[in-house]
Amino acid sequence: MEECIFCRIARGDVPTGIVLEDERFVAFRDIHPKAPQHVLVVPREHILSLNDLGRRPGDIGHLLLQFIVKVAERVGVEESGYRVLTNVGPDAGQEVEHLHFHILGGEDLGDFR
Ligand code: DGP
Repeated sequence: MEECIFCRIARGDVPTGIVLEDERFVAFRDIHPKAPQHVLVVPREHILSLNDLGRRPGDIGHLLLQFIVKVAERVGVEESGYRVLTNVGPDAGQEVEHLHFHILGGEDLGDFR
């Protein structure tokens, strides 16, 4: 079976526009940007979705939120505003089964559906 694409990106095996990284998380540019700034944040560990994350003990969730704010600062949207979303499962259209948060910004994003 082919290995998860986000695991490969997180390991540095696939050249990708890396925005920020630390020992636990990697942020890189979405291949199909839906806003002037569209960055994906993934854990290096293969976690399937928010369901999987939420069922784990420990502080990874808080560290993840702190990392997301650092990414917003890095791409310059922390004051202008940004949207963070994660798709979970088929009804949400989750394409890649490796937890990822979209960070969107750089323009008026309009209403949320
Ligand atoms: P989602 O529907 O939430 O699972 O979104 C998956 C996102 O991942 C989608 O916006 C496109 C992006 N994506 C998929 N494959 C790659 C890839 O190989 N490289 C990058 N940079 N982004 C990818």
